[in-house]
Amino acid sequence: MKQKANLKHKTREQQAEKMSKQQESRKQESMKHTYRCGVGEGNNDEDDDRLCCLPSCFPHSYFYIKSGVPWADAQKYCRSKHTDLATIQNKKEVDKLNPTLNSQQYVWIGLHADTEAWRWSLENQDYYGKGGGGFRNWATGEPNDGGNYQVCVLMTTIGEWADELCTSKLAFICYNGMAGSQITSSDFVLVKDLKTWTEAQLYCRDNYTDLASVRNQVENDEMKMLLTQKAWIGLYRNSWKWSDGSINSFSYWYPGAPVSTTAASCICAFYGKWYNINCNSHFYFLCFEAQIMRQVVQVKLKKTDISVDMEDLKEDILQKFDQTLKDRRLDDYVRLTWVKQLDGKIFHKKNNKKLNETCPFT
Ligand SMILES: [Ca+2]
Repeated sequence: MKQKANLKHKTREQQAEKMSKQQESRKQESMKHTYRCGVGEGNNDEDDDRLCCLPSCFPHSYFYIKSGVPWADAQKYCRSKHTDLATIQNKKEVDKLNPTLNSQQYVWIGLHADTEAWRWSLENQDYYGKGGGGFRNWATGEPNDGGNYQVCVLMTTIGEWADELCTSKLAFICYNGMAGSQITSSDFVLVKDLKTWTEAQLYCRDNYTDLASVRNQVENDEMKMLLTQKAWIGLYRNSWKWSDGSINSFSYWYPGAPVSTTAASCICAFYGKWYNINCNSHFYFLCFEAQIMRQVVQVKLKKTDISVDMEDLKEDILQKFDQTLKDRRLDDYVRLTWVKQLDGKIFHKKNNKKLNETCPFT
């Protein structure tokens, strides 16, 4: 069975051509000092996923670029010369990078605010029904975070929405009904006390149901009628994403970060730990390359029905392995295929020779 890292947006041929160009340009590039580290030579670390031969073992090569630029320019550079701005996916990678990052106050990495990931404070999905949580009524030009970390949403007196710093003090609209019940206009309550979005959420949850969600134009109009000043509604976002599209839950925030009080939607390593900073700041940055790696793994399968021909089940078995990867959100990184032996068959009856079990799928 072969496994290889799947680099997003690139075919294998494009990647091979790119890597050859990269090697040449690396030699010629004088503006940067490069710092390389392979991750995963060991695999005895407790931080490792039990799927030892999966992405946590794939080497990432990091390139430390000593040129002070805004986050978006750093991203552009890394995408043109390497794979992307650095994705850091576990403590082992942090430790490998520390000798470089600890000595620098600010270094851009690939993490930044996910400006699309809006969600409602009231989370009960039954309340929204099909598509009901997706209604938006943004004012022209909004949401316009623009590096300002505006992650809470207000409604203006004409019923249009805008993202805003959550620490602004505004009136707010609470919802006073039950999820799934028939809405009446009296279910929306305007509270004119000025509060931050978080204070407003707490107040609504203590005294009513939650901050108000807006599921359609009718509800939007009902709330608009209540307003004589702009007011918080229940929409917000609080998630971050990696520039290369990686999905992993690892984080290594500086104490107190991410801070929501300043203009700060991009992440730098601040003495090695992560901190959110205004995207327009000029810092050195860290690129990375995810290397393609192939690994052949023998697996031992037990037949419970001797009449079954294993060759007939090869696709089904592969699907099960693929599902395991999907369940662990690793399917973006790994492709599985069977390896045929010289006789053209995949499966062979076990002989007494001990299997070299390099990757326990348990
Ligand atoms: Ca805004």
